[in-house]
Amino acid sequence: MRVFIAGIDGYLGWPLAIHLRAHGHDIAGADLLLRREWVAEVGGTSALPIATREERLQAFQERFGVELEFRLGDLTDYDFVKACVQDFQPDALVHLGQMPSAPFSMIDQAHCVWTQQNNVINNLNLLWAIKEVAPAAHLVKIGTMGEYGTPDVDIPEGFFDVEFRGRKDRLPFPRQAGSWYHQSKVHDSHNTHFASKIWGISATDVMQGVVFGTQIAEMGDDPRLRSRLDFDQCFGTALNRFCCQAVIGHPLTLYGRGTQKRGFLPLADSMTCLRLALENPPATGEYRVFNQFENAYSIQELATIVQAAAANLGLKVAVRRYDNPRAEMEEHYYQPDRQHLLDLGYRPTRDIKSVITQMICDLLEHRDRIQAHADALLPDIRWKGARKRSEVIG
Ligand code: USQ
Repeated sequence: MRVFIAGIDGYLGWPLAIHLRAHGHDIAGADLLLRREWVAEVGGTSALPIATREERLQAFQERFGVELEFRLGDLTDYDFVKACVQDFQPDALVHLGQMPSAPFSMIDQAHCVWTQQNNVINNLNLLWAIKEVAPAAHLVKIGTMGEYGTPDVDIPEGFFDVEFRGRKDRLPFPRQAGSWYHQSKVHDSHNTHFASKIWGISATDVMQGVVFGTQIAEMGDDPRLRSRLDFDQCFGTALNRFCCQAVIGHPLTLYGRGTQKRGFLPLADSMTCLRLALENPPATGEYRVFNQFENAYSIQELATIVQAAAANLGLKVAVRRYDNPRAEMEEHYYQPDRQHLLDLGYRPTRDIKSVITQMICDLLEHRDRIQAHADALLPDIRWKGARKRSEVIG
Protein backbone atom coordinates (compact mmCIF):
# COMPACT_ATOMS: atom_id res chain seq x y z
CA MET A 1 0.00 0.00 0.00
CA ARG A 2 1.24 3.53 -0.74
CA VAL A 3 0.95 5.65 2.40
CA PHE A 4 1.61 9.37 2.66
CA ILE A 5 2.43 10.62 6.17
CA ALA A 6 1.74 14.30 6.83
CA GLY A 7 3.99 15.17 9.78
CA ILE A 8 6.64 12.52 9.11
CA ASP A 9 9.30 14.14 11.34
CA GLY A 10 7.31 14.04 14.60
CA TYR A 11 7.12 11.79 17.66
CA LEU A 12 4.62 9.49 15.91
CA GLY A 13 5.23 10.27 12.23
CA TRP A 14 8.85 9.10 12.13
CA PRO A 15 8.30 5.72 13.84
CA LEU A 16 5.19 5.21 11.72
CA ALA A 17 7.29 5.55 8.53
CA ILE A 18 9.66 2.88 9.90
CA HIS A 19 6.90 0.59 11.15
CA LEU A 20 4.91 0.71 7.89
CA ARG A 21 7.99 0.24 5.71
CA ALA A 22 9.01 -2.76 7.85
CA HIS A 23 5.54 -4.17 7.08
CA GLY A 24 6.10 -3.79 3.34
CA HIS A 25 4.31 -0.51 2.61
CA ASP A 26 5.64 2.26 0.34
CA ILE A 27 6.03 5.49 2.25
CA ALA A 28 6.34 9.18 1.45
CA GLY A 29 5.77 12.13 3.71
CA ALA A 30 6.02 15.83 4.37
CA ASP A 31 7.01 18.00 7.30
CA LEU A 32 8.21 21.53 8.00
CA LEU A 33 10.22 20.42 11.09
CA LEU A 34 8.16 22.80 13.24
CA ARG A 35 8.06 20.47 16.25
CA ARG A 36 11.80 20.97 16.66
CA GLU A 37 11.22 24.76 16.80
CA TRP A 38 8.22 24.69 19.17
CA VAL A 39 10.06 22.57 21.73
CA ALA A 40 13.03 24.96 21.62
CA GLU A 41 10.63 27.92 22.00
CA VAL A 42 9.33 26.56 25.32
CA GLY A 43 12.84 25.83 26.64
CA GLY A 44 12.80 22.07 26.04
CA THR A 45 14.74 19.59 23.98
CA SER A 46 14.25 15.98 23.02
CA ALA A 47 15.60 13.82 25.88
CA LEU A 48 16.73 11.28 23.29
CA PRO A 49 19.07 12.86 20.73
CA ILE A 50 17.42 12.89 17.32
CA ALA A 51 19.02 12.83 13.91
CA THR A 52 18.64 15.60 11.34
CA ARG A 53 16.29 15.08 8.40
CA GLU A 54 19.27 14.21 6.17
CA GLU A 55 20.65 11.68 8.66
CA ARG A 56 17.22 10.10 9.03
CA LEU A 57 16.90 9.72 5.26
CA GLN A 58 20.34 8.13 5.05
CA ALA A 59 19.54 5.69 7.90
CA PHE A 60 16.20 4.77 6.30
CA GLN A 61 17.93 4.03 2.99
CA GLU A 62 20.57 1.87 4.71
CA ARG A 63 17.99 -0.03 6.74
CA PHE A 64 15.40 -0.69 4.02
CA GLY A 65 17.36 -0.33 0.77
CA VAL A 66 14.90 2.22 -0.61
CA GLU A 67 14.85 5.98 -0.60
CA LEU A 68 12.26 7.73 1.50
CA GLU A 69 10.54 10.67 -0.15
CA PHE A 70 10.35 13.31 2.61
CA ARG A 71 9.32 16.73 1.35
CA LEU A 72 9.96 19.87 3.35
CA GLY A 73 6.93 22.11 3.23
CA ASP A 74 4.02 23.77 4.95
CA LEU A 75 0.74 21.84 5.09
CA THR A 76 -1.20 25.12 5.26
CA ASP A 77 0.13 25.85 1.74
CA TYR A 78 -2.44 24.20 -0.52
CA ASP A 79 -0.26 24.13 -3.64
CA PHE A 80 2.37 22.19 -1.68
CA VAL A 81 -0.15 19.71 -0.26
CA LYS A 82 -1.86 19.16 -3.60
CA ALA A 83 1.47 18.55 -5.38
CA CYS A 84 2.53 16.01 -2.72
CA VAL A 85 -0.71 14.05 -3.11
CA GLN A 86 -0.84 14.34 -6.88
CA ASP A 87 2.76 13.20 -7.38
CA PHE A 88 2.72 10.27 -4.91
CA GLN A 89 -0.84 9.07 -5.60
CA PRO A 90 -1.26 7.44 -2.17
CA ASP A 91 -3.76 4.71 -1.34
CA ALA A 92 -3.95 6.26 2.12
CA LEU A 93 -2.83 9.35 4.01
CA VAL A 94 -2.13 9.58 7.73
CA HIS A 95 -2.50 13.09 9.10
CA LEU A 96 -0.10 13.60 12.01
CA GLY A 97 1.06 17.04 10.91
CA GLN A 98 -0.46 19.22 13.58
CA MET A 99 0.46 21.24 16.64
CA PRO A 100 -0.33 18.65 19.36
CA SER A 101 0.08 20.48 22.68
CA ALA A 102 -2.79 21.64 24.88
CA PRO A 103 -0.62 23.95 27.06
CA PHE A 104 1.07 25.52 23.99
CA SER A 105 -2.36 26.48 22.64
CA MET A 106 -3.23 28.09 26.00
CA ILE A 107 -0.18 30.41 26.23
CA ASP A 108 -1.87 33.51 24.81
CA GLN A 109 -4.08 34.83 21.99
CA ALA A 110 -1.36 34.34 19.38
CA HIS A 111 -0.70 30.69 20.27
CA CYS A 112 -4.42 29.91 20.45
CA VAL A 113 -5.19 31.45 17.06
CA TRP A 114 -2.10 30.00 15.43
CA THR A 115 -2.93 26.50 16.69
CA GLN A 116 -6.45 26.60 15.35
CA GLN A 117 -5.45 28.17 12.03
CA ASN A 118 -2.65 25.69 11.47
CA ASN A 119 -4.57 22.58 12.49
CA VAL A 120 -7.90 23.39 10.87
CA ILE A 121 -6.46 24.73 7.61
CA ASN A 122 -3.98 21.91 7.09
CA ASN A 123 -6.68 19.29 7.63
CA LEU A 124 -8.93 21.10 5.15
CA ASN A 125 -6.06 21.16 2.65
CA LEU A 126 -5.61 17.40 2.91
CA LEU A 127 -9.35 16.89 2.43
CA TRP A 128 -9.36 19.12 -0.67
CA ALA A 129 -6.26 17.44 -2.09
CA ILE A 130 -7.90 14.02 -1.70
CA LYS A 131 -11.07 15.28 -3.38
CA GLU A 132 -9.20 16.89 -6.27
CA VAL A 133 -6.34 14.52 -7.04
CA ALA A 134 -6.73 11.22 -5.14
CA PRO A 135 -10.47 10.69 -4.49
CA ALA A 136 -10.11 6.97 -3.71
CA ALA A 137 -7.49 7.54 -0.98
CA HIS A 138 -8.34 6.71 2.63
CA LEU A 139 -7.63 9.45 5.18
CA VAL A 140 -6.53 8.32 8.63
CA LYS A 141 -6.91 11.47 10.67
CA ILE A 142 -5.38 11.63 14.15
CA GLY A 143 -7.92 13.11 16.50
CA THR A 144 -7.81 12.77 20.26
CA MET A 145 -9.73 11.13 23.09
CA GLY A 146 -9.68 14.63 24.59
CA GLU A 147 -12.33 15.69 22.07
CA TYR A 148 -14.93 13.91 24.18
CA GLY A 149 -13.92 15.48 27.51
CA THR A 150 -15.03 13.61 30.61
CA PRO A 151 -18.84 13.18 30.41
CA ASP A 152 -20.65 11.35 33.19
CA VAL A 153 -21.67 8.52 30.84
CA ASP A 154 -19.81 5.88 28.82
CA ILE A 155 -18.00 7.19 25.72
CA PRO A 156 -18.86 5.33 22.50
CA GLU A 157 -16.74 5.36 19.34
CA GLY A 158 -17.87 8.56 17.69
CA PHE A 159 -21.60 7.91 17.41
CA PHE A 160 -24.41 6.93 19.75
CA ASP A 161 -28.10 6.09 19.56
CA VAL A 162 -30.34 8.82 20.94
CA GLU A 163 -34.04 8.81 21.78
CA PHE A 164 -35.49 12.30 22.21
CA ARG A 165 -39.20 13.18 22.47
CA GLY A 166 -40.24 9.86 21.10
CA ARG A 167 -37.91 9.89 18.07
CA LYS A 168 -34.64 7.97 17.59
CA ASP A 169 -31.46 8.75 15.66
CA ARG A 170 -27.80 7.78 15.53
CA LEU A 171 -25.81 10.97 16.12
CA PRO A 172 -22.23 12.11 16.68
CA PHE A 173 -21.42 11.82 20.38
CA PRO A 174 -20.99 15.31 21.96
CA ARG A 175 -17.50 16.78 21.95
CA GLN A 176 -16.46 18.78 25.02
CA ALA A 177 -12.80 19.56 24.54
CA GLY A 178 -10.59 20.92 27.32
CA SER A 179 -8.14 23.23 25.50
CA TRP A 180 -7.88 25.38 22.35
CA TYR A 181 -5.75 22.58 20.90
CA HIS A 182 -8.36 19.91 21.65
CA GLN A 183 -10.99 22.27 20.20
CA SER A 184 -9.01 22.41 16.95
CA LYS A 185 -9.31 18.62 16.73
CA VAL A 186 -13.07 18.83 17.26
CA HIS A 187 -13.29 21.22 14.30
CA ASP A 188 -11.23 18.77 12.23
CA SER A 189 -13.57 15.92 13.13
CA HIS A 190 -16.59 17.94 12.02
CA ASN A 191 -14.87 19.01 8.79
CA THR A 192 -13.72 15.47 7.99
CA HIS A 193 -17.18 14.04 8.63
CA PHE A 194 -18.73 16.72 6.40
CA ALA A 195 -16.20 16.15 3.59
CA SER A 196 -16.94 12.46 3.75
CA LYS A 197 -20.69 13.13 3.48
CA ILE A 198 -20.50 15.52 0.52
CA TRP A 199 -17.58 14.11 -1.46
CA GLY A 200 -17.60 10.46 -0.44
CA ILE A 201 -14.14 10.53 1.12
CA SER A 202 -13.29 7.39 3.10
CA ALA A 203 -11.99 8.42 6.49
CA THR A 204 -10.98 6.95 9.84
CA ASP A 205 -11.00 9.50 12.63
CA VAL A 206 -8.73 8.14 15.34
CA MET A 207 -9.54 9.35 18.85
CA GLN A 208 -6.13 8.56 20.30
CA GLY A 209 -5.21 8.59 23.98
CA VAL A 210 -1.92 9.81 25.44
CA VAL A 211 1.05 8.00 23.86
CA PHE A 212 4.18 7.04 25.81
CA GLY A 213 7.38 5.21 24.98
CA THR A 214 10.87 5.52 23.61
CA GLN A 215 11.07 2.68 21.09
CA ILE A 216 9.44 0.34 18.64
CA ALA A 217 11.12 -2.95 17.74
CA GLU A 218 11.53 -1.99 14.07
CA MET A 219 13.93 0.84 14.98
CA GLY A 220 16.63 -1.73 15.80
CA ASP A 221 19.87 -0.38 17.27
CA ASP A 222 20.41 2.52 14.89
CA PRO A 223 20.18 5.74 16.97
CA ARG A 224 19.34 7.68 13.79
CA LEU A 225 16.06 5.77 13.58
CA ARG A 226 15.01 6.77 17.11
CA SER A 227 12.11 9.16 17.66
CA ARG A 228 12.11 12.20 19.87
CA LEU A 229 10.95 12.18 23.50
CA ASP A 230 9.87 15.48 25.02
CA PHE A 231 9.53 16.36 28.70
CA ASP A 232 8.82 20.09 28.79
CA GLN A 233 5.45 21.33 30.15
CA CYS A 234 3.99 21.66 26.61
CA PHE A 235 5.22 18.81 24.45
CA GLY A 236 6.03 16.26 27.13
CA THR A 237 2.98 14.14 27.89
CA ALA A 238 2.35 12.90 31.42
CA LEU A 239 4.03 9.51 31.41
CA ASN A 240 6.96 10.57 29.21
CA ARG A 241 7.52 13.47 31.62
CA PHE A 242 7.32 11.22 34.68
CA CYS A 243 10.02 8.89 33.28
CA CYS A 244 12.29 11.86 32.51
CA GLN A 245 11.66 13.30 35.98
CA ALA A 246 12.46 9.93 37.55
CA VAL A 247 15.88 9.66 35.92
CA ILE A 248 17.02 13.03 37.30
CA GLY A 249 15.40 12.54 40.71
CA HIS A 250 12.84 15.31 40.19
CA PRO A 251 9.54 14.72 42.03
CA LEU A 252 6.84 13.41 39.69
CA THR A 253 4.48 16.29 38.96
CA LEU A 254 0.89 15.24 39.61
CA TYR A 255 -1.43 18.08 38.66
CA GLY A 256 -4.03 18.52 41.40
CA ARG A 257 -5.14 15.32 43.07
CA GLY A 258 -3.91 13.17 40.19
CA THR A 259 -7.23 11.35 40.17
CA GLN A 260 -8.07 12.47 36.63
CA LYS A 261 -8.22 9.54 34.20
CA ARG A 262 -7.14 9.30 30.58
CA GLY A 263 -6.68 6.57 27.98
CA PHE A 264 -2.96 5.82 27.49
CA LEU A 265 -1.10 3.63 25.01
CA PRO A 266 2.51 2.63 24.32
CA LEU A 267 4.13 3.95 21.14
CA ALA A 268 4.28 0.40 19.74
CA ASP A 269 0.50 -0.01 20.24
CA SER A 270 -0.15 3.31 18.50
CA MET A 271 1.84 2.11 15.47
CA THR A 272 0.04 -1.25 15.36
CA CYS A 273 -3.37 0.40 15.61
CA LEU A 274 -2.65 2.88 12.84
CA ARG A 275 -1.43 0.05 10.61
CA LEU A 276 -4.58 -1.96 11.36
CA ALA A 277 -6.72 1.05 10.42
CA LEU A 278 -4.79 1.41 7.15
CA GLU A 279 -4.83 -2.28 6.25
CA ASN A 280 -8.56 -2.53 6.99
CA PRO A 281 -9.99 0.58 5.32
CA PRO A 282 -13.60 1.69 5.68
CA ALA A 283 -16.12 1.22 2.88
CA THR A 284 -15.90 3.78 0.10
CA GLY A 285 -17.27 7.07 1.38
CA GLU A 286 -17.59 5.84 4.97
CA TYR A 287 -16.55 8.05 7.92
CA ARG A 288 -15.76 5.91 10.95
CA VAL A 289 -14.36 6.70 14.38
CA PHE A 290 -11.94 4.54 16.39
CA ASN A 291 -11.12 5.12 20.05
CA GLN A 292 -7.45 4.21 20.32
CA PHE A 293 -5.86 3.47 23.70
CA GLU A 294 -4.47 0.52 25.63
CA ASN A 295 -6.26 1.21 28.88
CA ALA A 296 -7.60 4.01 31.06
CA TYR A 297 -5.43 4.98 34.04
CA SER A 298 -5.49 7.70 36.65
CA ILE A 299 -2.42 9.93 36.62
CA GLN A 300 -1.72 8.91 40.23
CA GLU A 301 -1.75 5.24 39.23
CA LEU A 302 0.84 5.89 36.50
CA ALA A 303 3.05 7.90 38.83
CA THR A 304 3.03 4.98 41.27
CA ILE A 305 4.05 2.56 38.50
CA VAL A 306 6.91 4.87 37.44
CA GLN A 307 8.01 5.26 41.05
CA ALA A 308 8.09 1.46 41.52
CA ALA A 309 9.90 0.85 38.20
CA ALA A 310 12.48 3.51 39.12
CA ALA A 311 12.95 1.97 42.59
CA ASN A 312 13.69 -1.41 40.97
CA LEU A 313 16.48 0.30 39.05
CA GLY A 314 17.85 1.85 42.25
CA LEU A 315 16.34 5.32 41.69
CA LYS A 316 14.53 6.97 44.57
CA VAL A 317 11.84 9.31 43.36
CA ALA A 318 9.08 11.22 45.17
CA VAL A 319 5.55 11.85 43.87
CA ARG A 320 4.25 15.37 44.58
CA ARG A 321 0.95 17.14 43.97
CA TYR A 322 1.21 20.54 42.31
CA ASP A 323 -1.59 23.07 42.02
CA ASN A 324 -3.29 22.19 38.75
CA PRO A 325 -2.50 24.73 36.00
CA ARG A 326 -5.38 23.36 33.89
CA ALA A 327 -9.13 23.71 34.19
CA GLU A 328 -10.18 20.05 34.24
CA MET A 329 -12.22 17.69 36.38
CA GLU A 330 -10.07 15.74 38.81
CA GLU A 331 -12.77 13.35 40.10
CA HIS A 332 -14.86 11.97 37.27
CA TYR A 333 -16.38 8.94 35.62
CA TYR A 334 -14.37 7.57 32.66
CA GLN A 335 -15.51 4.59 30.63
CA PRO A 336 -14.65 4.88 26.92
CA ASP A 337 -15.23 2.01 24.44
CA ARG A 338 -12.41 0.72 22.22
CA GLN A 339 -13.97 -2.25 20.48
CA HIS A 340 -13.36 -1.39 16.81
CA LEU A 341 -9.59 -1.90 16.96
CA LEU A 342 -9.95 -5.08 19.00
CA ASP A 343 -12.24 -6.38 16.25
CA LEU A 344 -9.47 -5.71 13.72
CA GLY A 345 -6.98 -7.74 15.76
CA TYR A 346 -5.42 -5.19 18.14
CA ARG A 347 -4.07 -6.96 21.23
CA PRO A 348 -3.21 -4.28 23.81
CA THR A 349 0.18 -4.46 25.53
CA ARG A 350 -0.81 -5.58 28.99
CA ASP A 351 2.58 -5.18 30.59
CA ILE A 352 3.06 -1.43 30.69
CA LYS A 353 5.48 -1.84 33.61
CA SER A 354 8.11 -3.34 31.30
CA VAL A 355 7.54 -0.57 28.75
CA ILE A 356 8.12 1.97 31.53
CA THR A 357 11.24 0.16 32.76
CA GLN A 358 12.64 0.16 29.23
CA MET A 359 11.89 3.88 28.92
CA ILE A 360 13.71 4.68 32.14
CA CYS A 361 16.73 2.63 31.00
CA ASP A 362 16.80 4.41 27.62
CA LEU A 363 16.51 7.78 29.31
CA LEU A 364 19.16 7.13 31.98
CA GLU A 365 21.83 7.33 29.27
CA HIS A 366 20.70 10.87 28.52
CA ARG A 367 19.97 12.23 31.98
CA ASP A 368 22.36 15.17 31.42
CA ARG A 369 20.18 16.43 28.56
CA ILE A 370 17.14 16.39 30.82
CA GLN A 371 19.00 17.96 33.74
CA ALA A 372 20.21 20.77 31.47
CA HIS A 373 16.58 21.66 30.61
CA ALA A 374 15.03 20.92 34.01
CA ASP A 375 13.53 24.45 34.11
CA ALA A 376 11.08 23.32 31.44
CA LEU A 377 9.62 20.66 33.76
CA LEU A 378 7.46 22.73 36.09
CA PRO A 379 4.30 24.14 34.49
CA ASP A 380 3.56 27.86 34.47
CA ILE A 381 1.05 28.08 31.58
CA ARG A 382 -2.37 28.34 33.21
CA TRP A 383 -5.81 27.79 31.69
CA LYS A 384 -7.11 30.75 33.78
CA GLY A 385 -5.11 33.77 34.83
CA ALA A 386 -1.56 34.96 34.26
CA ARG A 387 1.46 32.68 33.97
CA LYS A 388 2.62 31.41 37.33
CA ARG A 389 4.74 28.43 38.34
CA SER A 390 2.72 25.66 39.97
CA GLU A 391 3.62 25.00 43.59
CA VAL A 392 3.68 21.83 45.62
CA ILE A 393 0.38 21.29 47.42
CA GLY A 394 0.95 17.85 48.87
N1 USQ B 1 -0.66 15.79 33.93
C1 USQ B 1 -0.11 15.71 35.19
N2 USQ B 1 1.21 15.98 35.32
C2 USQ B 1 2.01 16.30 34.27
C3 USQ B 1 1.46 16.37 32.99
C4 USQ B 1 0.11 16.11 32.85
O1 USQ B 1 -0.81 15.42 36.17
O2 USQ B 1 3.22 16.54 34.49
C5 USQ B 1 -2.08 15.47 33.75
C6 USQ B 1 -2.89 16.58 33.07
O3 USQ B 1 -3.40 17.48 34.03
C7 USQ B 1 -3.97 15.78 32.34
C8 USQ B 1 -3.30 14.45 32.02
O4 USQ B 1 -2.14 14.38 32.86
O5 USQ B 1 -5.04 15.53 33.20
C9 USQ B 1 -2.87 14.30 30.59
O6 USQ B 1 -2.03 15.37 30.24
P1 USQ B 1 -0.96 15.23 29.05
O7 USQ B 1 -0.17 16.49 29.01
O8 USQ B 1 -0.23 13.95 29.16
O9 USQ B 1 -1.90 15.05 27.79
P2 USQ B 1 -2.89 16.05 27.04
O10 USQ B 1 -2.64 17.47 27.37
O11 USQ B 1 -4.26 15.54 27.24
O12 USQ B 1 -2.46 15.87 25.53
C10 USQ B 1 -1.78 14.70 25.04
C11 USQ B 1 -1.12 15.03 23.72
C12 USQ B 1 -2.20 15.37 22.71
C13 USQ B 1 -3.21 14.24 22.63
C14 USQ B 1 -3.75 13.92 24.00
C15 USQ B 1 -4.63 12.68 24.01
O13 USQ B 1 -0.23 16.11 23.89
O14 USQ B 1 -1.61 15.60 21.45
O15 USQ B 1 -4.25 14.65 21.79
O16 USQ B 1 -2.67 13.63 24.90
S1 USQ B 1 -5.90 12.82 25.21
O17 USQ B 1 -5.32 13.13 26.52
O18 USQ B 1 -6.60 11.57 25.23
O19 USQ B 1 -6.73 13.93 24.80
